[in-house]
Amino acid sequence: TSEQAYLQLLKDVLEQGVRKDDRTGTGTISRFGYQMRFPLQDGFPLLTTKRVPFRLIASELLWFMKGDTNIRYLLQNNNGIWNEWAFKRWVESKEYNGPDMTDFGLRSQRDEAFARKYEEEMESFTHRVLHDDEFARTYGELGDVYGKQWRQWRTSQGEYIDQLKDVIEAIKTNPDSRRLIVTAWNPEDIPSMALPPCHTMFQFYVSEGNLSCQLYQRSGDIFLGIPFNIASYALLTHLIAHECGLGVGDFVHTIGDAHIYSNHIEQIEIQLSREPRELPKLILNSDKRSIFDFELDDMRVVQYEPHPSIKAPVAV
Ligand code: DHF
Ligand code: TMP
Repeated sequence: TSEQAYLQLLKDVLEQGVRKDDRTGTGTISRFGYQMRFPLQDGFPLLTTKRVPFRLIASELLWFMKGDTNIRYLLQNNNGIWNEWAFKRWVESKEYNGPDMTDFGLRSQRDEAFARKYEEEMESFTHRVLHDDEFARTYGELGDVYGKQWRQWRTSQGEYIDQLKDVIEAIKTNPDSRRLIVTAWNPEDIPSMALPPCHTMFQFYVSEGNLSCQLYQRSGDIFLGIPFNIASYALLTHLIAHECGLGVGDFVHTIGDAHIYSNHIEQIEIQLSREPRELPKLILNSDKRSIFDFELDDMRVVQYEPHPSIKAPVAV
């Protein structure tokens, strides 16, 4: 199955990657420039060699598509994947006066007493984002990240560009165009972002009635982030094809710095010892046309029978 492309990436980086230090202080094995292709007609590329939570991927994508950049929406959907990056801004702010949380990511892996304190602080942080409107407005924000750039790119004239809506319109009216691009990399806005966009730009391509998509990802956490990114862009491609009355072609995933964190290696060895299974199928609610009307319950995967999930610490 097309999951082999991902398993090959794990092997290639393990075998041929170079040791490289990184911003988070964790250490990685890394390769520069890598490409995978997932023919979407072969099945929906949600990995089967470990369980990947589709619900988290779908709610994160809906959040981008709404143009939302505040983690409150994610929390309301029981999705905590962006918590650390909002929390980091909070504990580094002047208003924060709880216990010292410097370097909480690394420290909570090494010091159990600290880990408990961190869990407690994080719990009260997410509680406040959910229940205190004013707090959420400031500290639930990740800055001008994906949703902002996709739906409301600010021009030098002070106007806004809805890149996502525009690209869908262009796919419908001018499918042979070679300019079907959405970019999240806005140099002017980088300083305001909790994390500069990892998936920086994507392009669509229509041929023989099928929609393909290629993503350029500047930086990829191969064990944690990449499985989410593959499924997320595959889902986006299906959604847009659905709205445009097209079939699905390939998802092409191009990665700049493709890295394995040094504390993910044992997990990857477990994953590589497993036999991939049949890929699941994606079912979209056919009563809805516009992707902007889609809600979580309008998309689901069926026939997904993965191996068990594998836990790993995320580098902050
Ligand atoms: N930083 C780093 N170092 N790696 C990332 O993959 C990453 N991804 C971000 C933000 N910053 C990042 C946004 N996406 C997880 C997956 C994707 C993601 C953030 C986190 C994650 O932790 N996944 C876990 C379990 C998640 C859960 O069940 O709550 C996994 O096992 O897949
Ligand atoms: P960086 O900004 O120093 O590159 O760190 C970002 C880390 O997050 C890096 O390990 C890549 C990872 N990442 C993904 O792999 N996919 C994602 O979607 C996001 C947001 C981050």
